[in-house]
Amino acid sequence: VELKESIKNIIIEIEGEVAILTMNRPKALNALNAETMQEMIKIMECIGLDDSINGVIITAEGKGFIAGADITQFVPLDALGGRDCSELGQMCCSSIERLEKPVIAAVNGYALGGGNEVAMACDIRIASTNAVFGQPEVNLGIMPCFGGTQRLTRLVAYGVAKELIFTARQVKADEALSIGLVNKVVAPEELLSSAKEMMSTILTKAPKAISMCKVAINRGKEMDMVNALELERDVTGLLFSTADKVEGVAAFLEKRPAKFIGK
Ligand code: CO8
Repeated sequence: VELKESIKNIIIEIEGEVAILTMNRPKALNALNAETMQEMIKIMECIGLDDSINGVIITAEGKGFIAGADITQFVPLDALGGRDCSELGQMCCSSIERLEKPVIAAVNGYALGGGNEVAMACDIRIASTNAVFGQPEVNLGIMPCFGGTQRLTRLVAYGVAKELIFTARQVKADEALSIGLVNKVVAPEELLSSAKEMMSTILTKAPKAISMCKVAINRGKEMDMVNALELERDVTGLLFSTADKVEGVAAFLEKRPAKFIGK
C-alpha cells in the first residue's frame, strides 16, 4: 500500500501471485522520464523482496507501450547529464532483467527506443498486432543507451540488430516475431489475457526453479561456456535443497499433480 501511494506513473495491481504493472503516462505515450524510471527500480526492488509475488506483467495504458525516453528532458543535458540519463535507463532495464522472477512484457502500440529496451529487459514479449518496435535514437543524434546496443544484438541476429539501429526502421509485430524479437503475436483484445495465461502456466511450476533458470540463463550468457556450465551446476545443487524438489519428484512418482510452496 505504501509503495502504491508513492508511485505516480505506473499502476500496480496484484492478481494472486502476479503483479501487473501498467505504464501510465498515456498523454506522452508513456515516455520514460527520470521519475518513471526511478519508480520502476523501486517497484522491482519491492517485488524482489516480496515472497507473495512470483511473476510480473508489464503493459501500458493508452495507444502506445512506451515511446522511448522522454525527449523533453534531453534539452538541458550536457555530456555528464546524458551519461547519467543513460545510467538511469540502464538501471531501470537491469532492475527488470535481474529480478529473479519471470517478467512478461505485453506490448501494445509503440515500443520505441527506451520502450523497446524495457521490453527486451523482460524475459518474454507478447505483442498485439498493432505493436511497433524500433530504436529511433540515431534520428535524434544519439544512440540506444538503456542497454539496447547489447540486448538487441543478443536477441536477434547481429546484422539485423545493426540494420535496425543504423536505419531506425520500425518493425511491425509480424516482423518482430519472425526475427525473434517477440515470442507471440495476438489480437489487441487478447493481449493481457494471453500474458496472464502464459504466466499462469509458469506459475504452476516451482517458483525457485523458475528463478534459478532465469539466473543461469541471464548470467550464463555473459560468461564463457566453462563458467556458465559451472554456474548451472551450482544453481542446480541449490534446487536440490528445496522442499519443492522433494514435492515435484514425489508427485511424479506418485502420479499426482505437484503442490509447490516456493521453498
Ligand atoms: N518523449 C516525450 N514525449 C513524447 C515521446 C517521447 N519519447 N513520444 C511521444 N511523445 C508525446 C508527443 O510529443 C505528443 O505530445 P503532445 O500531445 O503534447 O504533442 C504525445 O506524446 C503523442 O505523440 P504524437 O502526437 O507524436 O503521436 P503519434 O501517434 O503521431 O506518433 C510516435 C507516435 C511515432 C511514437 C511519435 O510520438 C514519436 O516518434 N515519438 C518519439 C519516439 C522516439 O524517438 N523515441 C526514442 C527516444 S530516445 C530513447 O528512448 C533512448 C535514448 C535515451 C537517451 C538518454 C540519454 C540522454
